[in-house]
Amino acid sequence: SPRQINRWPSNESEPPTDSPRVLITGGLGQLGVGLAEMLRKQYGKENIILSDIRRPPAEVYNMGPFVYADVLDYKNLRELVVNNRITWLVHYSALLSAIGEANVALARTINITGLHNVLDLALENCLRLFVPSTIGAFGPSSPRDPAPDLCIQRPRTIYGVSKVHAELMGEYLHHKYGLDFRCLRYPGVVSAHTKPGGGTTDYAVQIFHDALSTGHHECYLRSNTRLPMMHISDCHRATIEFMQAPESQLSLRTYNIAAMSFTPEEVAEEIRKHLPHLRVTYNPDTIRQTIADSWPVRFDDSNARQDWGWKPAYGLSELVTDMLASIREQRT
Ligand code: AKB
Repeated sequence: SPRQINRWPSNESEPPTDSPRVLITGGLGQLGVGLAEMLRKQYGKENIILSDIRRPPAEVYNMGPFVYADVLDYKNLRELVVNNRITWLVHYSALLSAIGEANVALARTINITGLHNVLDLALENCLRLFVPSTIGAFGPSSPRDPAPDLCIQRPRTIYGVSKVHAELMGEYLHHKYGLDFRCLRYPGVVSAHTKPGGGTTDYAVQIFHDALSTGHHECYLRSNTRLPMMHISDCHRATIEFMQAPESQLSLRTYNIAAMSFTPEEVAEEIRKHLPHLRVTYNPDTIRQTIADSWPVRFDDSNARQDWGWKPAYGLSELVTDMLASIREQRT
């Protein structure tokens, strides 16, 4: 059972949302630094604390508070939450799909034991807790085109299993103890400044770097493998808007969010409008191709649109234009 459960005082209907103090775990992955940057613009630099078990590059230290946090060390997490008066927790610490299959025991520990720690911590300290889920929470028996919010979920990766577990645990604790649990199922996220690590959708970032460096990308998926994808700034905006949404607007605690779906062939064709000489060869690897074939090709995000107003800003052509411009700028 949870370590300790504290309910938010009944004379206050919700924790204050106008001035949150936010802790982000796994902050040095693909998403943490950008989310912290966007949150800091709204809520002030000192109120957003980024954390990880790795030492960050100097520019991350200069951007705002950074602390060491190990999601497997409950005492360390509790100390951070208490000492820093944290009210929102964004739990980004996880091993992704492909790397999880190569390290099942580690993925189980980080993605499941780590999650249990943050759930307990959130209950004990009345935190609003955000845990990302993913297209990877679906499997071959799920409806794939489109996948709705509520349907059969029998993923075949440890990553997917851990994310379904997170969705169910969070929702259970919400219904039983009132935990303010919020979860978005992210598509593959495409970003210029940060690289994903160990995912099945990583090619959709690498292809831009290859297009601008060697002009050749070798893709580990088949040319016609369609997956849901999203520009990183849409992903950050969705996360923040969802965290800010009043409880009364949420008919679910776990929502799909979508922006676009494309195949390697289609994104390559769009890049060729800017770089006509891009050459792509296909050399599917069994693990990642099998994973991709079991995931939805499209997400139905109509509930997110209806309940809290989700709307993406980037389609495929905007994403390609922005990625090429941002990577070019980085290279100069
Ligand atoms: C992965 O490919 O594992 C992730 C995801 C879709 O959750 N990017």
